[in-house]
This record gives sequence, structure tokens and C-alpha cells, in this order.
Amino acid sequence: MSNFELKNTPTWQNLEKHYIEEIQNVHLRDLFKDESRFNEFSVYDNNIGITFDYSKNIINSKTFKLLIDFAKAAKINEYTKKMFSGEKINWTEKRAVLHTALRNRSNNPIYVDGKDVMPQINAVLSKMEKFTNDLRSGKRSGFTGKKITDVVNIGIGGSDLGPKMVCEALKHYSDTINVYFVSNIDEADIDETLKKLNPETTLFIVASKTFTTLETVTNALTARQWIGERFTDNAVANHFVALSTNIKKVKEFGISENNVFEFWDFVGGRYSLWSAIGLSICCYVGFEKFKELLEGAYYIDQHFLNTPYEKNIPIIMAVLGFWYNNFFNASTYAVLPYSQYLHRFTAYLQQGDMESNGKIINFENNRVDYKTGPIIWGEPGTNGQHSFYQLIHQGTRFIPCDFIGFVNPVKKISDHHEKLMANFFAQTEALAFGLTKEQVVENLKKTGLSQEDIKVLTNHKIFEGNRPTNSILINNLTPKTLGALIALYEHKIFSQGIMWRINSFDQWGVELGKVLANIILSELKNESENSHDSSTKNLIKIFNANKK
Ligand code: G6Q
Repeated sequence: MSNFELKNTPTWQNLEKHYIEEIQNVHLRDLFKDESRFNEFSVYDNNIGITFDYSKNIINSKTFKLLIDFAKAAKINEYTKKMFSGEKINWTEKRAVLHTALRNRSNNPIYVDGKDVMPQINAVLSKMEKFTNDLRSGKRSGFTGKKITDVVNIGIGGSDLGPKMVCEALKHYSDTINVYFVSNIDEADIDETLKKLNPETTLFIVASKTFTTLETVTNALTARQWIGERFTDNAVANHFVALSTNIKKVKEFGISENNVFEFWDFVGGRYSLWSAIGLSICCYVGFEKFKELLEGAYYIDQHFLNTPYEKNIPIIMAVLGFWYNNFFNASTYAVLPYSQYLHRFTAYLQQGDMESNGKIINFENNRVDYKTGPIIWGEPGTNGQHSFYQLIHQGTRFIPCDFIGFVNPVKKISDHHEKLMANFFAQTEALAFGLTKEQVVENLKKTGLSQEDIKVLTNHKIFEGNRPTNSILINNLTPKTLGALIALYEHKIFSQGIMWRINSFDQWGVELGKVLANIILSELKNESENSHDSSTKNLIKIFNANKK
């Protein structure tokens, strides 16, 4: 099939016709006249305690059926099996995609190139467990014998965002060790971190799949110098470990093999928090909690693999996102966690989603003629409510949102949590149903305003509503439910990649900037004449002329 026309397939055509003829003028107010709507469009998973309510979406039973037909025609399930069984579905890099193997709690063999990968995964997990226990108990100490109290993860992108998000989310479970994350090559990042630390009690985790990333290697060298200046180079063994697939480069850096936690090229950077890249999480909350995180993800893996499309949460999330992206012309998608602990969740997801599905070339190596991955953005509620929600409610753009909330707070303090969640429920209701002209006028009359003032204000106070949302309501924020939540989004992203017929697992778009930066770096250092466009050339000239 060299010229696959996705938009001409019957399942796409059916959706388009249905959208134009039956949906584009429908309002959620009308759809909710059907009292059974919540039951029809929600999934509750009792084992993990997650309610996924998608009833506040602009769909009816027919839409849902047509969306599921589309997903079936895309053969999501077939590709899912390929992914889980180690087939090289990342075809541009000729790699298997096996973050699911990292949390394969069944331990059933998974083969890549004829070799079962589970023994090596289990061996690294055991090594992580021992290291974590020794570090947290003080058995493994710093160069001068003092207990390690602070761990600094040096990494960027996939080697930073996942562990950082999880550590923030599980902060409540932390005890004897503090974690810090240094990612930016801007010296301010490492400098401000080191200022707070004592070299005797600090461990650096250098997290880099390739161990060639400029930012990470530069920060790691600065950290090594910081340790070397205070002790001798022999202290490196006590104060540095590495997480990498590139053992050779790690050794060249001066970290010995027994201080390396390995992972493999079948683990994509943005899917790597389940691998050795999760070591900072283990140090922070203990290995048992890390295992619970893996268990939560494994639970969703099984749900994704074995649940019919109609009740499969990641697939439903995927088709709804697709519905808005490709038929309602939505360019962005907001993810709004009502939990301070999840304050890095959307930033994490920005990479997970946008680096995976920000692609333009399809399975047949042709340019697509439809939109693929949306812009993902958001902040924790209620902070967002006091800033950008205005635009979601009353702006001219159409922005579907996911609301993520918890039934119970991690720690109850007076009525904070009820107040937080009252906002959660109020927002999705307001977005769906808005306020009609009649309601606005009636409300204004009650305030005793003059006819004239009511006339001026009325239009400004109307909320059109019909803004779709999903509500993901989880009973408790635990390592297990967090693992499940992350896996739900991972599989949503995967399913959408299949529906759009793109490779969600490469990232060639990140490469060009890296190459150009290296060329320019040499020019900045040599102050040599450069041969760029007139803008870049002059900016570099000004930089070189003014630097001290
Ligand atoms: C993720 C990307 C990217 C990567 C970083 C860090 O999927 O590939 O964000 O994680 O560029 O790479 P290293 O781990 O190799 O340093």
C-alpha cells in the first residue's frame, strides 16, 4: 500500500458525514436530556479505583460507535500485540518498543531478536533494589563515610521529566533522602543546586541513555569537578552512578561498570521512567514504592491489551482526542490535574505526547494530509482557573480538556480537599453547560441592576458552554494509581499514533537543533567568522563582541 488515503477510508468518511450532518450543531445541554448518559459514557475500574467519565463529550451513541469502528479499522489491537511482544514497530530506528517489558510483573518471556529480555530487566531491578536499600540505610556512604542525604539526577528530556514528575507526585512518601534534578545546560541550574549541598553527603546520578548529550555531559563534568576539588578523584566511585545504554562512554567518563545501571535501546527516552532511569525515584521513596508504580502500570497494560475497544480507557481517550483534533479542528488539548502533587504532570505529558505524535510522515513514508498530535498544555487547578480558564470558557478557541482529580487527599487538612474538588466539579459543569442568555438576565435582575446595566452586561456574562471534558477521578494518589495514570496516557498516545499512521517512537525533529548548536559552539569558542544567514550571523557577532 504505497498511497494510503486515510481520509478516504469508509470509517473516516462516516465520521465526517456524521459530524457535518448530525453533530456540529449539537449542544451538550441537549445530549444530557438523556438521563442514562453517564452510565453509557463512563468506565469504572474497581480494582484500581479509577472512574473515567467521558459523558461530557460532544458525542452520541452513533458517534461513539463510528469512532470505535475507526479505531478497529486502524487495527490498534494488532499493533498493541506487536508492541508488547517485542516486534520492531519503531521502524525508522529499527527498534522494539518495550517500556511495557520493564513493568511486566507476570515475568512471561518477551523476545527481541530471539532473546528473552526479562532476565536482564530483572537483574537490573535487583541491582536497583540493593543499591537503594544500601543507600537509604546508610550502608553505602560517601567518600568520608557519611550517609548520603541528597541525590542529584543529572539528565534532560526523557532522562529528567519522568523521574522528576514522579518524585514530585510521590513527595508525600519521601523520608530520608532529598532529590534534586539538574537538566538545563545553563550553569545557573547546577550552580543553584550545588549551593545547597554538601559534597560529603551528595550522590550524583548521571542519567543519559546515549551518554553523549551535551547538557548532561557538561553538567556531569561540572559535578565531577565539584567533588574532585573537595576530595580526590577516587571519590567518584562513592559519589557518582550512571544510568545508560552506553557502558563504553560511561567508563570513559570515569564511572566503573559496577556503578552503572543499564537499560537498552528498546526503551525510548520519554518512556524510560520504568527503567534504571527511575533510580532517583527509588532513592527518594524506596524500592517498594517503585515496584508499586510498576504494578499500577502493568495493571493498565493488561487492561489495554485485553479489554474490548468499547470499554478500553486508553482507546476511548484516544478516539475522543482524535474526534476533536480531526473533525472539530481543535489545535490544543489541556490537561488539568487538581492536585499540587501532579504539578509536573502536564509538563511530562507535553514531551510524552508532542515528541511522540508531533510527526508528519505516515506509515507509507508520505506526508499526511490531516492533523496529527495536538499541542498539550495545562497547569494544576485551581491555579489555572485564576489565569487561563477565561479563554477556555469564553474565548474563540475550542479546547477539549482532561480534568484529573482524587476522591481523597493524601493528607487531610481541614476542608481544603472538598474546596479543591468543588472547583473540579464546578468547572467541568460550567464548561459543558455554560449560562444561557435567559439565565444571565435572570441572575442580573436578582442583583437589582438597572435595565440599562443589564443590557450592557448580558452578552459578556453568557457562557456558551459545549466545551468538552473528560473527568478522570481516582480514589487515592498512590504509587500504584500514579503508575496506572501514566500508563493510560502512554497507551492513549500509542493508539493515536496508530490511528494517524505515524511512528510515535522516533524523534528526528530533536536532532537538527543539536547538530547546529555544535557547529555554532565551535564558532563561539573560536570567535571565527561564521557563515550563517544575516540574522544569526549578526546575533553571533554581537554576542562575541560583548562577552566578557
Ligand atoms: C526522549 C528523547 C529525548 C532524550 C533526551 C536525553 O524520548 O529521546 O528527550 O531523552 O535527549 O537523551 P539521553 O538520555 O540520551 O541523554
